[in-house]
Amino acid sequence: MTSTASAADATAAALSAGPATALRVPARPYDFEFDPATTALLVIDMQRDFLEPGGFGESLGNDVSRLRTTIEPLTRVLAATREAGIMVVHTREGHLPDLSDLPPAKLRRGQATLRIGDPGPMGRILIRGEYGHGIIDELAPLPGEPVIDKPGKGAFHATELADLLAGAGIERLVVTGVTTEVCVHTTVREANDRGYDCLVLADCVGSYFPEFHRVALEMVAAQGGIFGWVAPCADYLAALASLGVS
Ligand code: C5J
Repeated sequence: MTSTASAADATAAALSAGPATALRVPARPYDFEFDPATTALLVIDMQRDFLEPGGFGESLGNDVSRLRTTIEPLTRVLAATREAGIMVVHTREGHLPDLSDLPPAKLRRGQATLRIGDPGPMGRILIRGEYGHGIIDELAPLPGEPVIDKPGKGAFHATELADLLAGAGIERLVVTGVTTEVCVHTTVREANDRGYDCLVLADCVGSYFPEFHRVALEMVAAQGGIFGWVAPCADYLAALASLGVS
């Protein structure tokens, strides 16, 4: 076989390769296939600081109640994902108490009423270990589920996430959390550039701005899935149901 022929064969094989044990989710722009053994659920920044009054989100002038519609569907997704034995990874945005991992530009940004590190009703704003930095009770990580602490918007920047996923043989990500156009979008873009196929569950991601949410999801699936796939959680749950998961 010539080297040109073998390169063409390898490309054809890569293009046709799907997951070994494929489940199929109807999605935009086309069906998303995944093998539970090589897929992880990412739950991004479902923290009190973003979802409850008195935290970082509200200090920037946002209506935090807008994000709370994600809690009920995400609770069901989390339960079914755990039952299916799929890896679950949580993230939290926040900073060290001495602010040594906080770029001055991020501190200055936004002219917030309370800035990162200031004392607020739920402890120091967006600081690791404070009550407001914690994940909301409804979605509390189970013992053994990794929780990635990230100083930036993307979950890969300055974290151990890439090594964790590589070590677990993960190839595809189901992405949930807040906010759609900021930390979810940044993470999906980072993951896409690292070779992960990402399915974003539209009703399990949320934004303070309905229009940003809508357009951010459009952007993921546009141009043949330039960043990934988008589907409602019901279709992901239906795929898991084929495994006998309730
Ligand atoms: C923001 C996030 N919006 N988790 N963080 O600052 O999306």
